[in-house]
Amino acid sequence: METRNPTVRQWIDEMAALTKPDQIVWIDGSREQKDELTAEAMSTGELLPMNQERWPGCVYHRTAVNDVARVEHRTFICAPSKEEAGPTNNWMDPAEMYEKLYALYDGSMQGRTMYVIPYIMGPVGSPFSKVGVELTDSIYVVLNMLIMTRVGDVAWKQLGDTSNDWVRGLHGKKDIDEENRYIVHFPQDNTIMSVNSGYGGNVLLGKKCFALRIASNLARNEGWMAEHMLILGVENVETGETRYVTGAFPSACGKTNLAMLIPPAYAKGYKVYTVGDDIAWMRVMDDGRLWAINPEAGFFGVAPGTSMKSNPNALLTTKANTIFTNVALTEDGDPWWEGMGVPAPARALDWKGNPWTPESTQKAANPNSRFTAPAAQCPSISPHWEDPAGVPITAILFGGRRAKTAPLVYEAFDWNHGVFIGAAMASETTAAASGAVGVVRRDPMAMLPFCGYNMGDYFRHWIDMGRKIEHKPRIFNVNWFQLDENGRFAWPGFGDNFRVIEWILKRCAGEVDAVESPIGYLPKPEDIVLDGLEDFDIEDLKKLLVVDREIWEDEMDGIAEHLAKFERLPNELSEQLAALRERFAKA
Ligand code: OXD
Ligand code: MN
Repeated sequence: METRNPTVRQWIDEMAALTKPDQIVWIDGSREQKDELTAEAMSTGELLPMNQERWPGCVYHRTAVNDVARVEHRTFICAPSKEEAGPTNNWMDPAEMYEKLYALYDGSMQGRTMYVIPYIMGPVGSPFSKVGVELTDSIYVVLNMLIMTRVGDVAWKQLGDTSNDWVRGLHGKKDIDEENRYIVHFPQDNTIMSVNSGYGGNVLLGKKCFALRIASNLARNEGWMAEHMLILGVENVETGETRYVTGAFPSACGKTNLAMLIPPAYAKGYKVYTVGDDIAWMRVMDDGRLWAINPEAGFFGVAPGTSMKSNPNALLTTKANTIFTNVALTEDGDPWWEGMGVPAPARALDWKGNPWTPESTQKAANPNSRFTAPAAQCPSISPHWEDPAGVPITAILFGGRRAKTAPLVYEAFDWNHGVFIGAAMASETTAAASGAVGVVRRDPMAMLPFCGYNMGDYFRHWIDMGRKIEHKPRIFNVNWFQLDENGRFAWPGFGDNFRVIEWILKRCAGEVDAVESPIGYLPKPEDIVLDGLEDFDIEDLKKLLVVDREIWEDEMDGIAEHLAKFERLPNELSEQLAALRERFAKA
């Protein structure tokens, strides 16, 4: 079905006149069309077949070797002024950028097909949801969008015949030329333009580009929140009550693992449900609570390290109807990656398509290789994951990879203190973004690469939201990544992170006390259940709850330096830093 909506038709006409495709195909979300496109991509080699007996409905794709991650240095927020984009975003004058991009797109789809993908971010019919249209010359993008969003006639229906309230997205593969790769957002026009890439985060425009960068703008203007957060539910089986938690962690800190965790054996009285693994849209509802939806319909997860031990739910989700990108492909048509927990294949093709054996010195899978899998297939998916009303949030977690500084968990004194903790968040860089690995960087609310406007104003928006939410979620910082004297992870992590979540929920329910420290409320060690842990006792736990004054002196200097970058920093956050210094001075 096509739409009659003149605002859509006019834009498609303009973009087609610019890119000059041989033909235009409207994506309707049907099974038949998906199968046809899959067959076509197989015939050209864009997709490779996999073992359909063991991996039914799964396909394999390799990106170009120069195109394996998001490119933050080529990502722009072209707001009307540099000031509006703020100190953390690349900016160029919108008119100048449009001119540059139009020159790149000119005729770029000659000999190709332009696909029109209408899609919804959010459950169908939800007041949280928003419509987007992505134009692309990539079947791979179409097939990914079919998994990651709600595609087709449902979107036209939701948009209606006249509304101009939709997000425009133009993606052209062009030549995958790194030097001319641009991922550009024009928030004032609700428009995204991506050129010269074929990699996930750069080209699945509903995800980071729309659901975070453009949506964060819409959210600020409309009084809601678009955040880089997982959403999970914990059901107390006895009472039947489920409490929901969101968590912001920088890329590749285990958000997907946490969202799908399986509680340890002692916690038989609980069930953990996955609502989302990457993005949360949140609104204050009539009951004065903050409610969240997952705007996505699938998971675009990092494959390496995903195993039946680290994340069985993720692995089981990928068993069918999944697109594997840049993993290794075995002779038998199975996917394989480092840390998959199964023996390396005797022979495979690596992510570049070269022959690979266990003796090879190169990695078989790219460290940022991915699976695109339907959320509905996740064994732990929440019965409410598509609830148009969303789920009510009890606690918000912040966290990153800190070898020493941050204790296992601590609670903010109040909302503004929590915003300060989020604003000061830091982590070591990983392979999810191109660039150096292992460098510590501040990543406020894990939104540094995703905040679509001035981050000082974003902090202000967080503080303002606190005033609007009558029943505020409590805010916690967690750190699963402390290292011991030997440089090994000191906390078991993975499913055992549930022990910390349990403490957090007990805190929110008023069931446990805490110890006041300069940085926030710390657990009493005896309140975190350690039953069933091998080689880890309360003495080990105590070491993870230490607040080291010397380290924190440095940390406070680091935070001060970081916050000084924001000309529009809300006073409330400078006050929080001063209060933190004072608490240390008094301690
Ligand atoms: C992601 C990321 O792909 O944050 O989710 O990089
Ligand atoms: Mn992410």
